Amino acid sequence: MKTIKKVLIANRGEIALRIIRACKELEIKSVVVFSEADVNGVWVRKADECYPIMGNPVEAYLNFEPILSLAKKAECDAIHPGYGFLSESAEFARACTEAGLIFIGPSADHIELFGDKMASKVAMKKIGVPVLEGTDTPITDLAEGEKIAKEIGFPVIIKAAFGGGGRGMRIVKAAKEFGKMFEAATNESMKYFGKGDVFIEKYVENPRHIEVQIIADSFGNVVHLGERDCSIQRRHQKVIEIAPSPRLSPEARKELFRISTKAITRLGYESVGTVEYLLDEDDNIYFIEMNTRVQVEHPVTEVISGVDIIQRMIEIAAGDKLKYLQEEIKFRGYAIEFRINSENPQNNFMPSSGTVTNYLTPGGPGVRIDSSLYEGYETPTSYDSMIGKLIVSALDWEGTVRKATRALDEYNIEGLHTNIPLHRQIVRDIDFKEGKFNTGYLDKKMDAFNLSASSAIQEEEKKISFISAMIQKIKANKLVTRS
Ligand code: MV4
Repeated sequence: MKTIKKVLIANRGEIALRIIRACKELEIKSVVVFSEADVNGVWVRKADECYPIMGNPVEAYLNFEPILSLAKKAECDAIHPGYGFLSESAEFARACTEAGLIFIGPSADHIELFGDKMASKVAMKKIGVPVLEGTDTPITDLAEGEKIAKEIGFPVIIKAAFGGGGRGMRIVKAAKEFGKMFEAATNESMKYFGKGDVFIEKYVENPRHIEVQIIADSFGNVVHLGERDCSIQRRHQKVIEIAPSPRLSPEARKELFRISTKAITRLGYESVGTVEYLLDEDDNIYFIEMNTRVQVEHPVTEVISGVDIIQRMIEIAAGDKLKYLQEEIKFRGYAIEFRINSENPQNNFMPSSGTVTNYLTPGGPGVRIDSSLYEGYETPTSYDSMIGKLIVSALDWEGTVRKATRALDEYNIEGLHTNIPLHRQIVRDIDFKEGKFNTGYLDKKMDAFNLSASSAIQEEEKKISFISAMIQKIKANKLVTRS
């Protein structure tokens, strides 16, 4: 790699650590910027250099002028944005280029195109990628919107063109609700995204959320790294991601790969990207959006494909050719990622910060942990509640679920509430074990789950008490025999 020798990482937490690890293996220097809330972050110590960024803990990572000037001062060649924060800002990608820095990601124009959900749908439709019936221009007039909704047929969904995370989205079940929902979606879109543009499309009941990982270089080479099922989510936050989907017909899979690589090739997209689809019960495929960043769930794809997505992303940004072409990529087994969040599932998933007083991670074959947690670490309150990810893999689906069950039972984090008890229930659920889940899964199951400590943990606690009692006895006996 000629052009990149030093990278500034404009991110924090587990993804900052993940990028540092990729840099070390590529023998590239890494530089991090960190907010006041992140002084104790383990990634700050692991990077070759670190520089504080001042102000509000969240805004520090969004305010790009100080970050750019630090990158120049530290003589970096490139900036990796990770996910969230500046990762999908076309304005930031342009500012990097103007400052003479390589933005490790797609072109600003591609970020801009795919930031507009409606424009990306139109672009994909032109290429022959299936999309849901709906409007190609923003709906500004209520009466016109209602007329279109009737033509499509209820239920329909109103979506913010520049939205994300489920915001500015409303399901409309009948014509009489249209006005209220249209207003709510528009107002919410205006509030969160600064633009009120909304569009309408046919609503799919309980779809599966399946996405295809793509890597494309600047020489026109495009490869897919298989699909992920991200259906298990709560309030638009993914909770578990799986590769490959345990319930997908070979025909649908082949079609997903064909249309995804074709679209990426035709659009001249470069870098890593994810093409997101909804699949109905009959495996009908509908493109919904394209993500122009590296995603939280990229590890499951790395595990089944053997491709280091972050390393290849950096190489492509440096102008290198893709190291592996499609024929050289072989998929092996299954991988499941469990997002570990510091929240209390017994208290409506309220974020729960604290100091880690005890930390014991699972290990053994087929277990990977991407986390910046350590014993004694106080989790900051300003950021997302995700504190790490557990990724397990095995050759068959049943073995992967069993390994997940074992690994989740081993995982012990004390000092803060986590959603590990929720994961322990999911992997024991018959529908999960049979691969029967869609986006409605968690809402349907939540009430039946027992979120108190699992019996395996209670057994372990009994053993700990037994062992200490035994040691007490032995010590007492020894004292007796010696005297
Ligand atoms: C949909 C849909 C059904 N039909 N679009 C959710 C996240 C965003 N990326 C797109 N999402 C959806 N889009 C159509 N045409 C279902 C979802 C969806 C969802 C919608 C409302 C409430 C919860 C949901 C959970 C997962 C997916």
